[in-house]
Amino acid sequence: MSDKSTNIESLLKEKRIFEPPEEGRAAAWVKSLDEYRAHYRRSMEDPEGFWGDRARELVTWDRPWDKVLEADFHEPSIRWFSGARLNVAANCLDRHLAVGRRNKAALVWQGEPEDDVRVYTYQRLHTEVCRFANVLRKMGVGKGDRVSIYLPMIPELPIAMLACARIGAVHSVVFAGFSAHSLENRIRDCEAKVLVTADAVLRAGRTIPLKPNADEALRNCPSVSRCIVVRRAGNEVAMEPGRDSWWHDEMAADDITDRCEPESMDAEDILFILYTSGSTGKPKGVIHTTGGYLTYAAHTTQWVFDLKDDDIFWCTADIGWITGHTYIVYGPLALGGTSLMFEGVPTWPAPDRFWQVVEKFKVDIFYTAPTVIRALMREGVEWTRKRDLSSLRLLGSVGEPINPEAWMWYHQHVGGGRLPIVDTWWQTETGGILISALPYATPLKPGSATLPLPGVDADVFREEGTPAPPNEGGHLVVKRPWPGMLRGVFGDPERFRTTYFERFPGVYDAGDGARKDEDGYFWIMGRLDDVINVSGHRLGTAEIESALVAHPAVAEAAVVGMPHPVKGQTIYAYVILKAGVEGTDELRAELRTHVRKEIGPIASPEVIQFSSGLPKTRSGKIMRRILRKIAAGDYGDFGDTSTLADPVVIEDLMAGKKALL
Ligand code: 6R9
Repeated sequence: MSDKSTNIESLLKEKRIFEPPEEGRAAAWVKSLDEYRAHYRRSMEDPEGFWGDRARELVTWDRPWDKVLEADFHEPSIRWFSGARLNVAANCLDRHLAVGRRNKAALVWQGEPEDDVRVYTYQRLHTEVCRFANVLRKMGVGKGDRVSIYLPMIPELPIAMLACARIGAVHSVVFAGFSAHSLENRIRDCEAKVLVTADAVLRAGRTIPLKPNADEALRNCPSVSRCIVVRRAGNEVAMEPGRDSWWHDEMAADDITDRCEPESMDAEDILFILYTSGSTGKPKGVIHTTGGYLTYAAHTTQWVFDLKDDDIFWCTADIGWITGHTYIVYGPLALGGTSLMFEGVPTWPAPDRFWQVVEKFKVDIFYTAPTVIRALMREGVEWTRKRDLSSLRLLGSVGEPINPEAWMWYHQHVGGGRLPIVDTWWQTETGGILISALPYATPLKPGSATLPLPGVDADVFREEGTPAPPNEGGHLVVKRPWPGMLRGVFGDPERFRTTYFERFPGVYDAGDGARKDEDGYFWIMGRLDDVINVSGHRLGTAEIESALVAHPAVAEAAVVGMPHPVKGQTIYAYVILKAGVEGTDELRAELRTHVRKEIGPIASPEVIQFSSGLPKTRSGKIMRRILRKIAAGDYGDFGDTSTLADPVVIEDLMAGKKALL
């Protein structure tokens, strides 16, 4: 039986309910299911009142709004807090200085080497951000200009983001695991003026040079005039005179002061762009704006993670993804919280590294991904037992559906059988969590993201655009705007409309499959489009296919997701070689290296099957459904194959797959 069917079976069988803990409930931001329901009801009956109140409670505005919400999902156009003005960095830093948090830890950074620890108080973080903002201003960066940031998980990354926010520049963070080619595409798309990068990434004891990728990318990026390089590893790097300079030199310059007036921004000015894979070959630059995003980040951090002043909050994501943007940087800092940032990986130098970090800093709230839990689960319980995890109060999960086995392990071995787990469903596009339990209010069903947050009008639609009855699978949609939602796709308004608002007019289509059970609980089934979720990271099949066909040996390629016990899904590529080329293991290795170079290591196919044809309809469309089944080793029922141009292809593909094993 494949892993997929095991998971689906156990999901369907899953009936256990875990009530919220009593301990912690009295002090919680939301204390009961009744309280949640009251908030929910109000948010639906009077959304502007509800969001106006939250925005006033959580954010400091330079000027109030004229109107809370003006939106039309048909056009689509979405405006929150029209006319209001604010600065995000001032909200994340300055205002906390005045209320007694000056000397509180804002950011606790644990580097990969055990002894590399830096603690930034709010005062110190403010100083660093102001100085770097001044560096950017000196280089001619101003309001609306784009700055690309290609950095590992070091404090300079959030400092650079907040510095952009301070002067009204738009940041575009590119995950440091992406290749030169991916970086180049992202810089070119947003026409960044400046790139911030580092000499190298430290990962699992190795030093992986990063600057050469930046150099390669910048060869074709005429918009970039300056490149600022952080020294992390101390390895030798080439510096291009006139273009490149060191972060530490720029920050130490005589004319760089600790003072930098924040730019007062319109609520709808762009805060950042973050690229994410879609179902075409080109990643989309998802646009988030200032007022709505910050309100939503603060709101969800407070309610979903029940963040209190004394907590240490550790979100293990990389800041190169939306989860790190919202729940390492903007949410916790907007609330004046303490955010832990970790440079390393879960299993190096040993599989207890995460638990060692929890023990060392007495982490209260821990937020990670199912793939991490499954990987650590395989290492055995001796690693969790070795460490004192008693500081933990609340656990979270994000990135993909969490299978009940992993949920139970997390609950038992990390949560000591007592802690609530918030399984949070959301996307790059949503800016923050949309469907999740509230830890002291919502009874949990392992494997379910539970209920929509207040203000979130989520539903499951049938193909024809009507609500699906309980327990029938369909399309996950959101029927009204929320403040944290994307405002567009950078440079491509048409793609914004067609991707999210076309299938169901007037409704946001998330691209995920889901069902709602008899209690209204959501069970997310995964992507319905051609996006693969590998270890919680989104990858477009079209992107990988175009990387493959760019190789001189390849005539055609089709890529699908295959179930994987740790990564959730992994990449399975069907490759048709050009005439006369032989499909050897060496060529497989070469193609993998090629994809790593084109996109990044996460996109490298786990399996490459050379084949002579693909299952195509008579109109030439590849039937991916069939390819997915063969990849999963599920040869039972291919469904309707009557439109196939050449049904024999299926036999060939099955034989080819068996020969691989
Ligand atoms: C935050 C983030 C978004 C896609 C999303 C869905 C999947 C995320 C999930 C989940 C089931 C959860 N996803 N959280 N599926 N349960 N709790 O991951 O953003 O990288 O844009 O990915 O991830 O398929 O559509 P992003």
